[in-house]
Amino acid sequence: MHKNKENKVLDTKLDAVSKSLKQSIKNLDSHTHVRGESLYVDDVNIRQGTFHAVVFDSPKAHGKINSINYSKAEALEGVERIFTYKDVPGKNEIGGIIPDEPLFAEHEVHFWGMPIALIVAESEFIARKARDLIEIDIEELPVITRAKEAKAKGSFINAPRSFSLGDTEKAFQDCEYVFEGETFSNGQEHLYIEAQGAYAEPLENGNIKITSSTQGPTSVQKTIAQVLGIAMHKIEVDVTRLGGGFGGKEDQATPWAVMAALATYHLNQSVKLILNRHDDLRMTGKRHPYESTYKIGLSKDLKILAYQTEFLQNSGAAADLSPAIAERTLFHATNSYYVPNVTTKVLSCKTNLPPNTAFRGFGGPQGMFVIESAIAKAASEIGVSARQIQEANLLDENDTFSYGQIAKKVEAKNTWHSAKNIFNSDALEREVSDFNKNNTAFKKGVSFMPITFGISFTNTPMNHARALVHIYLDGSIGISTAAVEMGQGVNTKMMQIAADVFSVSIEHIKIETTNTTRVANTSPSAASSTADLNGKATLMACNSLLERLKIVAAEDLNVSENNIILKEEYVFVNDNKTELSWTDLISSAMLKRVALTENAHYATPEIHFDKTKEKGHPFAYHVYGTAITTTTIDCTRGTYEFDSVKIVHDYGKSMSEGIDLGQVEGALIQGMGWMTMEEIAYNDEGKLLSNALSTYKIPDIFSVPKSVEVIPVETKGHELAILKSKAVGEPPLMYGIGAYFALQNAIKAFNPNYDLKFHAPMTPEKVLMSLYS
Ligand code: LUZ
Ligand code: MOS
Repeated sequence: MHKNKENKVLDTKLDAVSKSLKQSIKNLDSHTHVRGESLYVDDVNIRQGTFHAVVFDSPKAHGKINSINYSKAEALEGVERIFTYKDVPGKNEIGGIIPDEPLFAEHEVHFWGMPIALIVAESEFIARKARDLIEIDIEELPVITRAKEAKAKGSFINAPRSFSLGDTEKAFQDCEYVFEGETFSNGQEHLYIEAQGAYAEPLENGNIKITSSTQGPTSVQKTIAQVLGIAMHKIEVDVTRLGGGFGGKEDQATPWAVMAALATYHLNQSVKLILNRHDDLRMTGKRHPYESTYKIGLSKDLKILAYQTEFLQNSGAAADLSPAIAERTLFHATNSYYVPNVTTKVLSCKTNLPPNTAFRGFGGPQGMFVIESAIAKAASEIGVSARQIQEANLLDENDTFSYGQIAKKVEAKNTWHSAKNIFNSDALEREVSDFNKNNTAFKKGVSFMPITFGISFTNTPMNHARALVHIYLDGSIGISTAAVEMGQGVNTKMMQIAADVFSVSIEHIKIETTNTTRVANTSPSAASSTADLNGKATLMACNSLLERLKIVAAEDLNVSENNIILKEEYVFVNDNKTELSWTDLISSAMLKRVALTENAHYATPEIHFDKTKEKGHPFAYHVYGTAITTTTIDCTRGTYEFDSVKIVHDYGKSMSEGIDLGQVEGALIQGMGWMTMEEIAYNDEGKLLSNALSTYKIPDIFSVPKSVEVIPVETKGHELAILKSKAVGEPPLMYGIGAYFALQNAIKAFNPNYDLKFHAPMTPEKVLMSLYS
């Protein structure tokens, strides 16, 4: 076999996901990434004659279009054609959950950056020049930028949702303490490194192939078919990988692919549409800002007896995924705590911002921020530490969530107490308070942040996936699934599964591009569930093939198939290695006309949810963990550093420890960025002010904590997780919420009169104001 000296991992044999492999497995893509050889949409080899497109978008947030003059733009040399809603042969509609979003504005615009037309030209440069020549006259209408204002005006996306458990009203009467307050958490820009984009090419007979940077190839296919008014089988969507998605390409990769396809449909020529950073920032939606109110009631011994909230979600100008995101806010409103009496309500408020969308955590973080704020407020008023209230209310085995699911295999207390013990948090808290006694210009703060995150799409019908596995006649293997690789390492996990089942080196295995002609009708790669769903399907397909191959081997060796084991690329009979190698076995299967292809379908068992009752069992399982965050603030400047984040995380039994650690670290920093520095700003006219990397700050190497330690909790894992290795994409983002409360505690140490505010992000500017307020 060909040896690759540069990659030691390739020599590693998989044996039931052996310990060494779990630790040494690298992201399959790391090799091409560091060499600059990884392919993205922009790297597709374009056909001769390919056109380039640029989107003309609304320069106002709300108004009636009186007139648009395209004549100067159309007259520019090199401009091929400008497409508008009038060129849509099917439906000018791209809304996924609610049909409330046109592809191109018709007579009205609803947000600054709303697509109006597509300019197609010989080069992107010419298309951009043409865009500047378009004259538009808009009669401006009142602009709503805030959720509260939308609520006051009765501007909503859909009907409110509400979950309840127990009798909240009555429980408040039995409380020793009751506190109320308001919170705000801002949006967040995805800032995937690869901007949105697609490349469309015409095939025969009006068929179109799209290469798209999307998390949801099927949504792209379905929406193109709808807009063009043609059958889905005429559209092929292919995805090699994304340069990051973070939820921003779950729904919002679709319009660009549809526009490119529309132009290809009319011109019968390839069309490339890739947004530049400014266009992407302006035209796409972000994490939803939330304005919320809470009421929390506690007993004398700090048990949370009652909790009530109203979440105002700033949904933007169209539904997009907002209703599903609002639902997940309710699912996570009580985070890791058992609260016997809960009433939560969420309103999806329609404003004139770009439609806000999925973002790692999907409304969960927004919900958790509110209960953590409520606990911090209660602690401050009662005169105890927030940690005491948190600890007194952690979720236990068989506790009921507000949505009716009974908590099982709960690790909330386990991760909490493990974190306290492993990291000696008593000593840490003493050090912090000693530091604060001895220093005036600098203060430290420490916070605890437990997390509980439900795994599954909350929309039960979406929890399914398929895998198509081919073994070629030379023994090499090709695997197709619906999983989209976006840097999270899912391809590596798929490969590990096949290597594990067949006991062959990973060199034999190729993960194919994600393509709608090979795996159809897929859910997006989202909800942290991609490895679980597609991995289980891959496991099923590989196991079926293995069973078949065992029969072949048993015949060849004249033994019972029950005695056959595949190991180290050979057939073993009762632990004795035979002469029959993997490749010989495949040759033999070919001669015996045994099918070497398998297609498997997996649908998560056990889950269900009844929206009429708002009760059910929506999640396959939950992921738990606890983070302890320490910060030091400079009380002269308001600047701060994070000394450390110490985490005990519930990986289940991690199948790829390096990849999973990368997910925890990346999500943590992304969560901290949301809570501390990333400040989306729109002006009152609905224009995005934080529209460049000079005005929107995300964490860099100087702002990450000085130390991040992540220890796996001791646990047995969960059968519904792939190889008991739990979903890891989103849950750790919520450790970042701890950063906010560590800062609050440090401020309080300097300014005992500080009245806690829950208005994220906690930028240095706000820290400074709080120190002296
Ligand atoms: N996307 C989705 C998600 O469509 N449904 C979900 O429940 C979800 N959860 C997290 C992230 N994306
Ligand atoms: Mo999602 S926030 O695309 O998992």
